[in-house]
Amino acid sequence: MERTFIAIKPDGVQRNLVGDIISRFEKKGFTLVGLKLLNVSRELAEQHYDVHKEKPFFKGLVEFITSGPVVAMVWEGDGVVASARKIIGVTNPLTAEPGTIRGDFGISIGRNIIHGSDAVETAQREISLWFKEEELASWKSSLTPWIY
Ligand code: FUP
Repeated sequence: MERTFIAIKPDGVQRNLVGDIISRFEKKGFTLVGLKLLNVSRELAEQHYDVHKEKPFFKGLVEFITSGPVVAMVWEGDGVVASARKIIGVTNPLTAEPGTIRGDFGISIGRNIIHGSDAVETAQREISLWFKEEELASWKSSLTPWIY
């Protein structure tokens, strides 16, 4: 089953958006298989944003993601990587569609609330960077077997 890595950044946590954000993924029908609140080390932040290390915004990005607790999650389900990107909206919250997380809650590209893996391979890399295997739990609802 496909999995994606989602992180609610310090702005999303401090603005009390954690419940709303988790609710959107739950209501869509995806399954939560990993969840933790953590202070992100500089090392983890730099590894996570490795593809951006030459960009002018890299330093600010690392400073921001390490500035306060982050909620790291793994969600599972058919097509979850692409679907999560739609639920999140485009990178710049000002141009993100209303109805998306960034479109509903943000105005600044440097404070865009949430991260979601951009491809299945990226998701695998990010999940193994942020979670140990034993921190992930695969499960199915026994009450409603027709939902997955
Ligand atoms: P996304 O996949 O939508 O999170 O966006 P990117 O991977 O392109 O960018 C990662 C993060 O870098 C964004 F969440 C915000 C930040 N960023 C900037 O601050 N300025 C930019 O011009 C582009 C990205």
